[in-house]
Amino acid sequence: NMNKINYIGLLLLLIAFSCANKKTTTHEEEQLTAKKPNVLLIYTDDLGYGDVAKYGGQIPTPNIDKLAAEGLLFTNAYATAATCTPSRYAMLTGEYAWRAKGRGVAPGDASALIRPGRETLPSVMQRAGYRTGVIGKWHLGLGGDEGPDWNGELNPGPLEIGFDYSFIIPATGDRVPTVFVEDHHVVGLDPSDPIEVSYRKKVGDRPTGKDHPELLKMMWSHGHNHTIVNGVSRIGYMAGGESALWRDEDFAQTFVDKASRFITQDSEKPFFLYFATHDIHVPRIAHEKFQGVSGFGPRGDVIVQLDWTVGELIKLLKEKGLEENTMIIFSSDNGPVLDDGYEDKARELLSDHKPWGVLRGGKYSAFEAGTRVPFIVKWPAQVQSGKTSRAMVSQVDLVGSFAGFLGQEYNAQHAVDTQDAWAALIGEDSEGREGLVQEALFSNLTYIRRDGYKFIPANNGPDMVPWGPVIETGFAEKDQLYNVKEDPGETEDISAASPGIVDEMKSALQQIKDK
Ligand code: NG6
Ligand code: CA
Repeated sequence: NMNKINYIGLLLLLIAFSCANKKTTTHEEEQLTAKKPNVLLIYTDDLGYGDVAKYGGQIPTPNIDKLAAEGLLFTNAYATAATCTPSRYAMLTGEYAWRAKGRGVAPGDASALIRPGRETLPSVMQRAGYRTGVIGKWHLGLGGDEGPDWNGELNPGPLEIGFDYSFIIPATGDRVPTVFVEDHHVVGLDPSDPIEVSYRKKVGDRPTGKDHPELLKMMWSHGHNHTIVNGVSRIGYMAGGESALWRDEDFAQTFVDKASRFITQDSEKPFFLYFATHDIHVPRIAHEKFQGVSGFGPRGDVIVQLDWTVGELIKLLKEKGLEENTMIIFSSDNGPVLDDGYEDKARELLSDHKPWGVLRGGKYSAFEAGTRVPFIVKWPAQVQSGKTSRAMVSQVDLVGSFAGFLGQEYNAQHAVDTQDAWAALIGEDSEGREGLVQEALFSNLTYIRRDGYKFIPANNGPDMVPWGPVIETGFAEKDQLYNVKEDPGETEDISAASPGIVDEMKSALQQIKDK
């Protein structure tokens, strides 16, 4: 009898438990879904540490400033490279780009650099139940080993590595082909007027900037003197595709419109949108409504346009009631440059605006301004507003951080350099990373530690970027050591006084390289 009662009791207990368990699971699931924020990653191009008013800039950027005022502003956040392609590669894969050759600034006819099967940030988000999109500048190649087929299917591309939707500038605004690609195809292409692209020889009969400067609305200064499209000569030659050609003036509005359609799409799922602006890369051709408004010339005008873009995106979220639970991350792929190939008076019209802020160097450079970039996180539901964080964060950590937060496994064999920096991203860890590697021009690597020590290994590179832009490379024939915490402008090389630290840094860098 006793046994029977026990047995029934146990059974009841089991039933009660399993019901309770079931209920808890569903409830937790619901809670997690409810908590999962939308993620809008606004990735700007060539925007310097000092280009945003909140970081000391003189050009008005009220919308970006508001983002910072309502979010968390980082003062020690880094892109992994001082140029575009490697920074983007690392951010999307969680692996430093320099681990393999061929991931420098990609030509406009490059094959896809991130191949299907690779671990990526959008794949992590997809697995966590997000719908994912990329809008804006890509610059990571398209197509297989034979390169992109502009007149056919552009595959592999973003859709093969975790994005559900893509609307992109294939490479950069200054490279051919000057057309948009949506999902697998060039937008608006007339099959009877196929596109031909060459980076070696002239194709077709469009005039070039070299032979016909009188046709240009913006003169080239170095490179950029090949095929003319929309009054601007580009890097590379292009024939055909007349009906698909873009108008540079319309980039910002076009991307905002595409983002609006993506964000407002009817869906149960939260979204992850990688919104990569063309601004403020060259050619700096703002929409007519922004031309001349900044008083700082075309470079200032595209900063104003960028700020407008940020304002439009926020307005959109607000209108849809999504502002509270959308995490916006705002950053840049590399530091600032003035003359990057067109005569747009960027230097002459600077006045007291300092694109590099308190830092030394700029785009391409091993000095801080090459890779230390604006970085703002706003997420009203979770992140305290109006704070500044000195935590050292790197864009390579987005993969590990989102995987961690969303409870997703990721392929750590692929994403070897990423770490879970979630606590730092939401303002709960004020220290951040132990150290990180930065890639400058010619794949030269530097190492920076969170206590502020920065090591630039000896190399025989030139002192100055060897083509047009007047930027110090940061290279020297002997090892350099700076303390960027105390000396953010890298004015004093302290390597001679601290040989022990130089050794530590050297071996830390070597260890990461050997990983
Ligand atoms: C350089 C271009 C520069 C810019 C850069 C890539 C010349 C002389 N200069 O080679 O204008 O396009 O590549 O910039 O061609 S990035 O931000 O996409 O890395
Ligand atoms: Ca860039």
